[in-house]
Amino acid sequence: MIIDIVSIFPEYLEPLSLSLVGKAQETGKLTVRVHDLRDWSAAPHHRVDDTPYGGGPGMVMDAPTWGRALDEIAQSCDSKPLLVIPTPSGKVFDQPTARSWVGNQSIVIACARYEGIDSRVSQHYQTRSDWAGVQEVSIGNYVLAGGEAAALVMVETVARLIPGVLGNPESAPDDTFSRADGLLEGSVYTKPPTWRDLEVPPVLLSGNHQAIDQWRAASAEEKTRNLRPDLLP
Ligand code: JDK
Repeated sequence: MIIDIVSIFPEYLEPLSLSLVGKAQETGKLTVRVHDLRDWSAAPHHRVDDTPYGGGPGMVMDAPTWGRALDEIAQSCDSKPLLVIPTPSGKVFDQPTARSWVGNQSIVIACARYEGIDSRVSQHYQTRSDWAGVQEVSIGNYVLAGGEAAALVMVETVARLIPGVLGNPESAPDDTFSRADGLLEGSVYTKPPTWRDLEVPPVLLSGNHQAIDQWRAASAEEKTRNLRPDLLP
């Protein structure tokens, strides 16, 4: 899988060489290429923004710059890329969205700043037969200063779903938001058995696996009721 990321702050994406995503890259299961949008600016001082038509505060990233960048990047892709545009007004990114992207050989993430990108960019690439479509996505109901932090979240979510990226292939499907019952994962514990007067629930040390499974089901239900009652059936 190849993910191209375009940003005016390419250094923001440096953490993608660390940890799980970095390892996925080292093992050749994922390639992340980061591009500086300013390389495609035709304006003095490498400007990529302009004032909004109709007035209003802030600046808008211009379509010609994005068009040149995205056209050139698409030409370097082996298959039709999916264009992902992080935006506070997009469809909320979730685990099913991440799963639906894992099949894609090429994903291009367009990280905006200022007040976003001229809307014609999304419109244009939606109609282009050499692209696999456009998805405008939000990572949650809050406003970031740009798309980079959202890109980090989405790349890490997708990377751990690529076959062979997680050490334990059983870890992925059992996670919170991937449980068959849709509940939160219950509480977890490790050694030592007592820490600052707090005991691990004795059933977990009992060796009784039927009792352990029952305790975990009750723990998952209680946690879901307290923190995410919206997930209960
Ligand atoms: C990409 C720029 C900042 C600030 C306009 C929006 C209602 C009008 C964009 N989940 C999530 N949150 N935030 C993002 C995200 C923010 C971005 C960009 C993604 C590019 N920004 C920004 C303000 C507005 N404002 C709220 C009033 C738009 C993704």
